[in-house]
Amino acid sequence: MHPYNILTMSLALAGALALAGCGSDSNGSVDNGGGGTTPPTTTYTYDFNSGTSLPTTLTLNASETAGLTATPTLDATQDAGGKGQALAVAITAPLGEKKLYLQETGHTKASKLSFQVKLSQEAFDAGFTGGKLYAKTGDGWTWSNGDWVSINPDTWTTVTWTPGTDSVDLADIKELGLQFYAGATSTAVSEVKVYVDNILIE
Ligand SMILES: [Ca+2]
Repeated sequence: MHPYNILTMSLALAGALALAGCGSDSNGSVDNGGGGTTPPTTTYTYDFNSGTSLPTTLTLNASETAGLTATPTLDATQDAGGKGQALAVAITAPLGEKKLYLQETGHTKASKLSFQVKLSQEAFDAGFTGGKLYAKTGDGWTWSNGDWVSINPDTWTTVTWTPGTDSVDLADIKELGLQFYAGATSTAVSEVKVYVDNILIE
């Protein structure tokens, strides 16, 4: 064999050994070089990625606004995580102030709430501008709420609340949820969409 070929083979073998000796450990996981690990994937209370209808522990309440109707569907064209489904709510209502509540009744205790919310351009243009999280607690169903969060159209916005910071009775929650709001100058709407995804109740 020509000396040049022997040298090439030796270099190739050394390279293969070097590759085998770094970059992976005995269980096959990849060392990212920084000593860190990939953070665990969040398991949401509701991600709406399976099923075809609203879970039984969630309901829509439009009773505070005369003439407002809200129809829920699970929409495969929308997802806060990029691939899946989101809850879509089609709202029809006359002009004037509008309040719509997405109510959750599956938890009696909660220390942190997080909802991802998106307004369609049509809903935003009509006067829906944001929302807030709330809870009703104790025998008197006492109302408490987090800060108002403005939501831009066509952008997923995370709305969070830590009820304990507002002295809410965290041990006796009757209902919690998200309030969508449009003010007194908001226009009449027909089937405008708002979206909710990745609800986390901890
Ligand atoms: Ca989803």
